[in-house]
Amino acid sequence: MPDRPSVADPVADRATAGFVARYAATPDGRWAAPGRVNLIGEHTDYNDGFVLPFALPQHTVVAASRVDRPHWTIWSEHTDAVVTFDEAGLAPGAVTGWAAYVAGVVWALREAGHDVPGARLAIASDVPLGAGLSSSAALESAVLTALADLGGLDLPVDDRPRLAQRAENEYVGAPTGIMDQSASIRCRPGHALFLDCRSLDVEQIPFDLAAEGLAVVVIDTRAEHRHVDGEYAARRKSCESAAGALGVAALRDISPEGLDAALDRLPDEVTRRRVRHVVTENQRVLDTVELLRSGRIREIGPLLTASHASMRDDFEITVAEVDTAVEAALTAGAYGARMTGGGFGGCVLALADAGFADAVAAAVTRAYGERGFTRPRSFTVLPAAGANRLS
Ligand code: GAF
Repeated sequence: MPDRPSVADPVADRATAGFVARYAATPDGRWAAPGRVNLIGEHTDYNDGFVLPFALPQHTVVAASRVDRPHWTIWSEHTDAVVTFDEAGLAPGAVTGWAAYVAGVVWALREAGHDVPGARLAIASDVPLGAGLSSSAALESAVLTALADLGGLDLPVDDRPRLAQRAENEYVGAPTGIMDQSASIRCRPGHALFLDCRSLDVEQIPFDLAAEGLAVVVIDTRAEHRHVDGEYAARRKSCESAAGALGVAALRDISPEGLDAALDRLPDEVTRRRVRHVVTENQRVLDTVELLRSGRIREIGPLLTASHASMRDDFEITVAEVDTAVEAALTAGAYGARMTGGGFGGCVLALADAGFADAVAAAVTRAYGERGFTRPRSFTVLPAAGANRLS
């Protein structure tokens, strides 16, 4: 049964049309999973810390039908290509490119002992690719939700993000944390997802921008975004080495009060900056949650901006386009602004009065023009639903 009444959804229509055109049949159902922005809490997930993402209205839709043998056929509108694989072709590394995210989910489910049904799938999406908005987690989560339903798998929602993360880490080979898959699967409309990445406990935090006359402007900086490359892995390694040197399981275990003493015990300035980012960022998430719990949304602005400064100066994961977007948004009157996601490009978010959203976007475009950067793309978002069945 669908999780919600059907509304006009061009992405779902494209997935269905692709399915019908490719397989000359109607699909058994359609499943959607969103991209995400992270309001605050960056590079804290793999340090067992705290994050606060929310789901985007942009999503990936999988139209799918079960087949009666362990064989998978996938078509994607992005490449207009078909990829097939069977059990024998499922080992990590066997399927590459965009289809690896799908094969990785099948592989992770089977590794966890699930009897994954063979299937034909057609995939469409309006989550921008490579913009740091978790298009890969959206794909993994949509496929996982579809296969779990099609196969009637006994798979509680709370256990799903780990499996999707395993697909990304072990099959695709990207050493990411648990945030993006958790956001895509567990977010709710009108809320941000406060996730403790150690216990995986979640709290749905009301984040009703519309009721407050506010908007989150997402600015796609168009600076090339990559976290499969060495920089993301290097930051992760540096955090894990620091935790080892400090004798803790993860940097989550360093409190703000214990930060100075911890920094004194670290061997070099770069590691000290990395640790300072993670410890202070965890506290900023907790402070943001506290403000949102008491409905003081505008007051989170300075925390967002402080998070950005920490990513720029201590974690060193921003680039000129990103910093320019943040500065221009703040100058134009945003309450706060920060890069969101893994870094080295991707998107910036700015919290502003709804009536100011266009002015914020225009100010960023102007600043880009002055600096000769590729024209950015901006749009406003409201917190949307996590993975669900459409029909
Ligand atoms: C990427 C990763 F996939 C997440 O796990 C997280 O680490 C994020 O970068 C940084 O906060 O989106």
